[in-house]
Amino acid sequence: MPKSQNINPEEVRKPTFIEFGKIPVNQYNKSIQEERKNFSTEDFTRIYRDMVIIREFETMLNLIKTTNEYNGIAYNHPGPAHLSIGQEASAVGMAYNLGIDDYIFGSHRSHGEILAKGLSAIDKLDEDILYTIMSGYFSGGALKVVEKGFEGNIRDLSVHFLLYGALSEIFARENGFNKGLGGSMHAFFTPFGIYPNNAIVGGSGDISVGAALFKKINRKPGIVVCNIGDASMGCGPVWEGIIFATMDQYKTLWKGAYKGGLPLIFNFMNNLYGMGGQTMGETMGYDILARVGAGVNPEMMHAERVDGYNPLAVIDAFKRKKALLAEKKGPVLLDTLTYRISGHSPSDASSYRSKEEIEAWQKEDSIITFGIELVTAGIKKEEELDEIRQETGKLITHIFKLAVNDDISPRLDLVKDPDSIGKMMFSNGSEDRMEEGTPEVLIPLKDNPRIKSLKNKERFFKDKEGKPASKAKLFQLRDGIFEAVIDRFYKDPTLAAWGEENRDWGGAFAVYRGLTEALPYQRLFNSPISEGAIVGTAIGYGMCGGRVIAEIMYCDFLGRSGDEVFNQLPKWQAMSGNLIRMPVVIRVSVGSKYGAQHSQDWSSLTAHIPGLKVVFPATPYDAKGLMNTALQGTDPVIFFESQRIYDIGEMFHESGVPEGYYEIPFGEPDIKREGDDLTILTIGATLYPAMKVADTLQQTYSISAEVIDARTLVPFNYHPVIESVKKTGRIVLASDASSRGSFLKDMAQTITELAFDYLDAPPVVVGSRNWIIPAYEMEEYFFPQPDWFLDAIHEKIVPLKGHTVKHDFSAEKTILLNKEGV
Ligand SMILES: Cc1ncc(C[n+]2csc(CCOP(=O)(O)OP(=O)(O)O)c2C)c(N)n1
Ligand SMILES: [Mg+2]
Repeated sequence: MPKSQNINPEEVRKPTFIEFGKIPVNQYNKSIQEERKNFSTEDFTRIYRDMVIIREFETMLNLIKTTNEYNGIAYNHPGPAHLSIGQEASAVGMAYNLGIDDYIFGSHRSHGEILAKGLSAIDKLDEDILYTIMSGYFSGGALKVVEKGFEGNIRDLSVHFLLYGALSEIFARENGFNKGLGGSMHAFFTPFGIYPNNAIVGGSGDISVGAALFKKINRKPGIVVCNIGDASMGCGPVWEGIIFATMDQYKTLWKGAYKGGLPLIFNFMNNLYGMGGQTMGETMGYDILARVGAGVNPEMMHAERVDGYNPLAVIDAFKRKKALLAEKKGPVLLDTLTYRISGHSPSDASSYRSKEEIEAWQKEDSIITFGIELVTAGIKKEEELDEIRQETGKLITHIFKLAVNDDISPRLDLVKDPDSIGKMMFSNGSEDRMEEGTPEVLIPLKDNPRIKSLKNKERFFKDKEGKPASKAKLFQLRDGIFEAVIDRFYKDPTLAAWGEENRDWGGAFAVYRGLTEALPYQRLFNSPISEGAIVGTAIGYGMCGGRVIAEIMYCDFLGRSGDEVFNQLPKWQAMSGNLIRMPVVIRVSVGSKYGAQHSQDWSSLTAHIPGLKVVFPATPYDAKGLMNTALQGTDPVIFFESQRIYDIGEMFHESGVPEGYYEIPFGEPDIKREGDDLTILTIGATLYPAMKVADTLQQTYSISAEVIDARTLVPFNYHPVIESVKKTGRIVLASDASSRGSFLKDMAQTITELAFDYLDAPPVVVGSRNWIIPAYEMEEYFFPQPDWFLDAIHEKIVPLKGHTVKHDFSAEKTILLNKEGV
């Protein structure tokens, strides 16, 4: 809590009641005649046409999935198709008033939303802009296909482009919006403000909050709509996203233009079911989903249930809510009631609902109902509506033929270039700043109290007389990270940082001390204890074009952000066809002293995930240089820091940690001590016990050890390690991670393959035990200690004369421990 806000016990201890206001439920009641003044005939026609286009598109996919045929054309689509037949009015109503600056995020069932938003954008944009967008997108590949033989205006051509881009994506074709790498559940097209749809239920729940933060922090126009299903209300990321989006501080602490609520609508496309679980009545207790808003903030999130079977009701709601957001009164929660007439997927036998129920909703079908209203009101003739349906059928057939033709719409050629997907895993950019502009700061850098105090620190661990500097005088590892971070804050106007206790407190481990004085709230703020949303919002912020540092206080809490770290952060660059960049640095502090749930090194888990860069510096010089590189890049970086060594001074780079800017390239291991007889490769803080081991080996056994600090896990250049092994013929690999399944094992296996001919003994892994981490007083039995190295070397590599083994590294013991699973 900031000191500026005093919490008065007299106030907060007063007896009172919380009173809830009314949440409107299906309150829209205008007739189409009454709406006549708000919509032209063209507008009404467009609403009808857009719904019909979505219906036909989804019907085509349904037929393909169930009969392998559409209008006489055979096709097999083995991939997913979660259809939204029945939900068209809610999609079209949602998108109707949104422009391209308004971003939508979605779910596995978002074809309808993509098309509705795209059609809405096409309706609003000038033709020359439309043409520029289409011709610039992946060198105009999709445009060339739809343009061939096309007769008509650019707006109509754009509709072809939209349908073709979306369908090609669903069918995994290279002309798809995301080169076929996203597919049905992930397709998106940012030039029309269509942001990622997410196959993880509720996945957009926190990512969209990050997008709204991006708009707010960088003062961008437009709003963000998070389209998610009703069953996602049971998902952690959605709740965390809602809490993150409704923090008081936006209204109480953020200043000037930044003051006020987020421009965000959580739009629950409430079709009343998950897959087969009925939300209202079975898997949730809210009765009416909109009720949830009541508990979140005093504004009750301006929650409302809207009849999503009536496009005009949804349009009306979005218009009103957009106005609220413009007044900075967001975020908003909408419960858009709809019904999925189609199955969850085409293989769904609908065993969980009655035929009568489906028929009852079919009777009220929004397209039929809206059509009748248009005819009754004299706005359209039945023949005209019929013609729209006929024309749409022809259009979808035409697009379908193009998208399934292997010559016209091939897939990525992985024969010609087997590495083409690999090349899209990272953007590998180098950008001083993600946008031009002057970063907002509170004081000049030179006036920063911490910067001033760092001027007097010893930047090497010994002073000029060669005496070890006292802790108080020492430039520490945490200072190295701080210097890189603050430097970037003064360079990149988009850079923002958040996490638990990041402001005022200065970060739990004092890395950020000095930042609070330097930065306004919108650039550095305390988050709720929501590790999922801390990372999820960073993802949304990054994919919209901002750079961000998010912090996970203890590595053990990474589990709480599992989906974000394992499924979202690493995947969106490649799933976008490499259009999206993800300049997101996640700082993760690896603990010690606090036992089993605060001391785990999970660097191996993150290194296993394709699409993440993983860094683990062990010295102040490396920490600063690697953080600079992380913050110059455009890729997601998991930046591990060990609490064991936050205090440590620079012991290797003799000229000390430079005051100025420098980068250390990712992937380059560093030889910290040269030697000829044995290589020790370390990750993270284990460098220091390894250095002690090298001393002992030299002094006691006349073995000269070369110590290499990996510094980065992903990427990693094996050359220097192989060169070392060529010289020494022996290698030990060590880190604080539990050894089973660790990255050390992966490295050991790779080294075996690459350097088999040079090895005199197998690579030996010295990792932590496969246990819970015990109390600090017993940690020495868990984490690798110098004598463990000696025992392992003695037993597995080369006998050390006179050495008595204390820890059993024998083959029998290894087999036994594996057998026992410990
Ligand atoms: C995290 C996660 N759990 C489960 C699933 C499997 N699944 C896919 S869709 C779905 C139901 C989602 O229901 P809802 O959020 O209401 O969206 P709807 O399908 O109704 O549009 C489930 C359980 C998933 N994709 N992701
Ligand atoms: Mg649902």
